[in-house]
Amino acid sequence: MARPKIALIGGGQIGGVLAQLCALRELGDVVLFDIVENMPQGKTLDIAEAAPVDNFDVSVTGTNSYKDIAGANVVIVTAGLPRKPGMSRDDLIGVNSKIMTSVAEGIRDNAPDAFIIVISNPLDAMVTLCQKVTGFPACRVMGQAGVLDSARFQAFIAWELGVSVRDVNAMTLGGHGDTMVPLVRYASVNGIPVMELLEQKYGSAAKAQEVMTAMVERTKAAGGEVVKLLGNGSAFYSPASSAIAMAEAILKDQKRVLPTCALLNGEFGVDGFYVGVPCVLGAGGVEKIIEFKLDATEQALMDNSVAAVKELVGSMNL
Ligand code: TXD
Repeated sequence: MARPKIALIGGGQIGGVLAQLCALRELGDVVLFDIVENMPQGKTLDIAEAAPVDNFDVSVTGTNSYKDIAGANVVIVTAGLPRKPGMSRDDLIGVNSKIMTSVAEGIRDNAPDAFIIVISNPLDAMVTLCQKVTGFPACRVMGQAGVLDSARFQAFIAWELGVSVRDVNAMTLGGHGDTMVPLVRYASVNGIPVMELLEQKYGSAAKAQEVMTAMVERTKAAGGEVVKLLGNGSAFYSPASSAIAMAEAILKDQKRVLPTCALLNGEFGVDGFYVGVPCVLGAGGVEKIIEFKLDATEQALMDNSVAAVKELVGSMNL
């Protein structure tokens, strides 16, 4: 049986880590595309030459031609500029929407059956544009933001409570921007509410709330925290790992429930917009959007986040 094929559009910081992770996990043969000549060929040659050490039997090649992505099962898009310190994700919309349009045309014309996972920022707008240009069904075009935003929230909770990250469950909803909604009420350590554990630790509900609020705020600003420290570019290891989890769920039909930027059809009161919500990811792509009850405060935060996404998407005049 032929191995799956994964095309990575954009061979920069995230693209390089994606290629290496695909190889290390033997998810399939990898083609790394970039408009910069020789760079994707150089990166993939470097990765491929580690195969005898890492023992992977997939091919990893670089290209400047969209023809080489033909037959891709999954395409992950990172093409576009990253933020510089002081910039918001939304500041990237002008330049990145031009790039996304050409990328989406390249995918549409060369890999018409692929599932697409968009990573480029501003995420919610870039996924919307990608789906419009390709015309692919919405279940095949999705964005990665929530897996990472949730992972950051989970990491902060694990560090605070001194427990393994593996036992922390927590999720963010909404857009991939300052308005994202980390869900406190559902955050748990193996089902035990995090707020209860914080109250035990600090002996006071007020202090527990203060600590949680700080973690929520850190989650919302976590991308910027890394941008500031790096000084040049944005996070790339964790975004790559997050997109790989989504690609793996699709390629292996895992039916994982992952926060995904998906096109909503009335769920959570949102119609016709891409927003981050929990979805079942499997061989059919976004197989199901999981809706659940938000309380009034959570719904208000979600509405606020959706309003920000709508404004951003509206500015593209699609
Ligand atoms: O969780 C998330 N969704 C994100 C998103 C987390 C962190 C960063 N995120 C965004 O991903 C970031 O704001 C950027 O918009 C993308 C890619 O970030 P990366 O750090 O990988 O950027 P690089 O290193 O600048 O790589 C971008 C590559 C670079 O090699 C360019 O030559 C290439 O994109 N590029 C193109 N490729 C194909 N086609 C076109 N037109 C093109 N233009 C530039």
